[in-house]
Amino acid sequence: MSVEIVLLQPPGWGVENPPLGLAMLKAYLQERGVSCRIMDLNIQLFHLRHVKYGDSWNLSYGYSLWNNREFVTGFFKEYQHEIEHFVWSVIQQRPGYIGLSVHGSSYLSAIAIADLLHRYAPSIPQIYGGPQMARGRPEWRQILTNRDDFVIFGEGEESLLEIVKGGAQVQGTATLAYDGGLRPQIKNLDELPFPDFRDFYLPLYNQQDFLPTYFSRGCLNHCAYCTESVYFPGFRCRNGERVFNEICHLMEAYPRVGTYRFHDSVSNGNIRELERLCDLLIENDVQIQFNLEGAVIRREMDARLYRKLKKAGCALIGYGLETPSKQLLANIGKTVSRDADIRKVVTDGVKSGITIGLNFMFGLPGETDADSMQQIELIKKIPWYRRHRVIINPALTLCAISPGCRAHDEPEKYGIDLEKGEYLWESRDKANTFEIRRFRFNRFVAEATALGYRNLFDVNIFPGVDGGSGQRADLSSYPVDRDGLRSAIRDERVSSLLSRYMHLIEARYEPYAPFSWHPSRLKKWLKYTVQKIRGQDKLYPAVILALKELEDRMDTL
Ligand code: B12
Ligand code: SF4
Repeated sequence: MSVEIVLLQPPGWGVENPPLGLAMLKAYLQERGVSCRIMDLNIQLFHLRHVKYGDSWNLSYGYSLWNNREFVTGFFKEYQHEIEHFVWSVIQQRPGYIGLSVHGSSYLSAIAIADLLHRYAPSIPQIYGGPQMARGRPEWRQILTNRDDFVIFGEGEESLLEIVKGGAQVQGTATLAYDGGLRPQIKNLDELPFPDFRDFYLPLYNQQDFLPTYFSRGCLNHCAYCTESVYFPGFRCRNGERVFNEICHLMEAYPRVGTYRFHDSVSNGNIRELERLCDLLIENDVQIQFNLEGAVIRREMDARLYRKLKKAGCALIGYGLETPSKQLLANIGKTVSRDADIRKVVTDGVKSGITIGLNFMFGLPGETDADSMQQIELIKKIPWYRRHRVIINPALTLCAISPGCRAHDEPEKYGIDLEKGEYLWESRDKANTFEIRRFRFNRFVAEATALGYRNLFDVNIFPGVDGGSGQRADLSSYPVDRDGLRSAIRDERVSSLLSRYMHLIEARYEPYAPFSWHPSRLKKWLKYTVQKIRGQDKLYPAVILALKELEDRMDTL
């Protein structure tokens, strides 16, 4: 049976939860009668990785590795079999279209997969979307090489539907790109269906008992270094009641999930709707936890609201604080935080028993050393006995000025020179260089560690940069994380066998076997699965060969 569209998540992307964007696109298409299947190559490769790639998905530096052409080429070479099997299992479904979700960190691997798909299935048009496919960024021109392919800027729902239904207008070189200018955004987010996570096998994700949901798209602020507004212009918020209904729906579908992560840029952008959600959760005695991981410091976040949030189940609020300097906040356009008593918002939050995450950036355009010291002063003022409730999150990109953000578009206005690139840029007066930013990062992290704070990335010193292809981490400065260790003790034979056939099997029978199974149990399961696949009426020759090889190799288990 063929599907109209297969949506893919290339690596590297987060492995904590399934990607919400693809689950939303699927729900939207299915509701309109379009058959859609999501395949998450990112999570598959995460589980197949050899110990030497143990840390490649670690948030501390995974992002920089997947941005490095040499690393991605090496990885694809080493996992050629697995990736080709995956590609075949996509093609096997005979989709009318293949969609790829592209982030900054998955851009290089998306290109590699797109190449394979072009080679093996040249007649299937590809559609690229996701945050890295933004009008202001150069990447979409590089990925869009085939005349039948499409790029969609910004939110994907309506444009994707139009293309798949065959209604899209072909322009110019037979490619098409929609953006906020060409297509108005969805006005009412409450009309969107609830995300559809059925194509994801939740035990594969690191936080198996977490699911993502969201309040809003876009942001109230317009920070000079941020690219949010190029793909989600403006700010749109859902109704608290709709979010409540979505949580209830997900609770019914996934009774084992106990925590909901809000995947927003600003989860507290509309205080009235946030309170409405809390009221509904409290009134109905709904026993869940939720994390507002992207929140903005604002004066409404007071002791009363924290109490309500806590009572409703809020376990964590992650603030994009960046700097406590009011002057800098005004300069960079973080307007919503300007009239807030930042220290009070933080300490009231900590007192309420909610864990507070604080993001800090280093070397924002216009930052002075005195501004930078204010970051340290702020964390010093939190009483020592409350510091265990605070997680410090120092930006590993220090302050990148990426194409598409305001500071990149108007460097003169911000007094910066971008000649050395988005990571190594300098202020025109040389008071803010990469070295100075790195110094401030290291000074801050050392102070935070000495003050007893938890550091989200376990970073003790800034990892380093190579100016050409972006960032490159110096791995020796990081401890091996638990995932790395787990993958090291995995049974080599089992994982090498499964890795070769996982995509083939996964395409038809899920949930597939967890790696942790004992080999004898796994063998039984594989036998059963092979028989079932054999029972299909139409099999590609490559599948028949693969089944034969699988059967032969099963004896070695
Ligand atoms: C949750 C989140 C994470 C989670 C991801 C968990 C997970 N598995 O999903 C974690 C914490 C891991 C994370 C990490 C990082 N993140 Co983050 N994250 C987010 C956040 C807040 C929400 C993502 C989300 O679910 N959005 C909601 C859905 C509905 O939106 P969406 O995914 O963009 O999908 C829509 C469109 O993009 C489009 N679309 C998406 N895919 C496709 C595919 C096709 C074919 C089509 C047509 C359309 C399409 O349609 C969708 C529906 O309209 C976004 C900000 C935001 N508001 O989106 C940042 C964001 C995605 N993150 C970003 C960044 C920079 C990072 C980090 C690099 C930060 C850092 N310096 O460490 C790391 C990198 C991680 C890594 N190792 O690769 C940037 C990405 C910029 C870019 N150009 O890629 C964003 C946009 C924030 C920002 N404004 O700068 N992040
Ligand atoms: S508050 Fe965060 S998401 Fe909003 S514009 Fe600023 S950096 Fe971007």
